[in-house]
Amino acid sequence: MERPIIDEHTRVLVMTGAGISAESGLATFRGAGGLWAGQPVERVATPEGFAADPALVWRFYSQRRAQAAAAVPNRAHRALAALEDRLGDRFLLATQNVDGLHQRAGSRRVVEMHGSLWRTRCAVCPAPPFDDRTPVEPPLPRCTRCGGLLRPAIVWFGELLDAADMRRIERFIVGSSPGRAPLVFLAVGTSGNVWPAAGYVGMARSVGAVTWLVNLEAAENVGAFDHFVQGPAGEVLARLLGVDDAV
Ligand code: BV8
Ligand code: ZN
Repeated sequence: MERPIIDEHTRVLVMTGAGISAESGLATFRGAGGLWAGQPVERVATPEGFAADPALVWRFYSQRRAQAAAAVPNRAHRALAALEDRLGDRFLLATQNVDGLHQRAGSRRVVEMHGSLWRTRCAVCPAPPFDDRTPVEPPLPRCTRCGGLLRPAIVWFGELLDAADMRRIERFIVGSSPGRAPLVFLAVGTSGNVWPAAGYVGMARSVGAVTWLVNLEAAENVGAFDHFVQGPAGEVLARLLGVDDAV
C-alpha cells in the first residue's frame, strides 16, 4: 500500500467525519440507514427546527447521547491517537463528529468543529456551555441564569462555527510550508458535503500539502485529493499511517 511520507519535519492535519465512527456502530448521516433518513435535517439540526419543536430535537440528541455512550472507539480512532503520540504538536485533528470517541481513544489535540454531544448550553443567553451526559426528557431543562431553554452545544446548519476553532485549524495549515514543514492533509470517513469543513482540503493544497482521503466511497470532493484509499477506516488507517503495531 502506498503511504503518506511522514518524517521528522512533516505536520499532519486530519479531518474526520461520521464514517470514522461507523465501525463503532454509530450511524452516519447520509447513505442507507443514515441519521438524516429518519429525521429530515431541517427539523433536528437547525435553530429553526429547535424553535419549532425543541422536544423533538432533544429526543434526537438524547438518542444519540445514549448510542454514543454505548459505543467504543475503533482501530481508526486508536490509529490517530497513536500518530498524535508520535508527532506531538506537529499533529492536529479537526473532527466534524460530536460523539467524543476520538478523545476516548486518547486523542488530545482535537478541534470539535461542530460542537459536542456531551455539552449543553443556553439557547438564549451567553452563559457558557457545560458538560452534560444525561438524556433529556420533558419538561425541557431551562437556563438558571435567564430561564431560556437549554439546547445541545452543537453547531447546526445555518450557524457559525466557533471562530477560535477555525483560527486554530487555519494557523496549523498556514504554519506549514513545503520547504520547512511539509503538510500532509488526511480526510477520513467524510462525504465532503458540509462546509466549511469540506473546504479545508483546498486551503491545505494552497500551502503545498499532499492530500489523502480514506473513505468507503468516493466523496463529493474526492477530486481535491492527491490520493484516495477506498476502504473501511478501521482496516485501512493503521496500515496507511504505519502505526498498526500500536493499535
Ligand atoms: C455555516 C450537527 C455560515 C451536529 C452538522 C458553502 C457551500 C454550500 C453550502 C454552504 C456553504 N457554506 C455554508 C453552507 C451551508 C451549510 C452546508 O454546508 N450545507 C451543505 C449540506 C450543502 N453549512 C452550514 O450551515 C455551516 N454553518 O457555514 O454558517 C453560513 C450559513 C449558511 C450559508 C452560508 C454560510 C454549519 C455546518 C455544521 C452543521 N452541523 N451536524 C450533529 O448533529 O452531528 S453537519 C453534519 O454533517 C455532521 O456534523 C457531520 O459530521 C457532517 C458531515 O457529514 P459527514 O461527517 O461527512 O457524514 P456523512 O454521513 O455525510 O458521510 C460519511 C462518509 O463516511 C460517507 O462518505 C461514507 O462513505 C463514509 N463511511 C461510512 N462508513 C465508513 C466510511 N468511511 C470509512 N470507513 C467506514 N467504515
Ligand atoms: Zn440563559
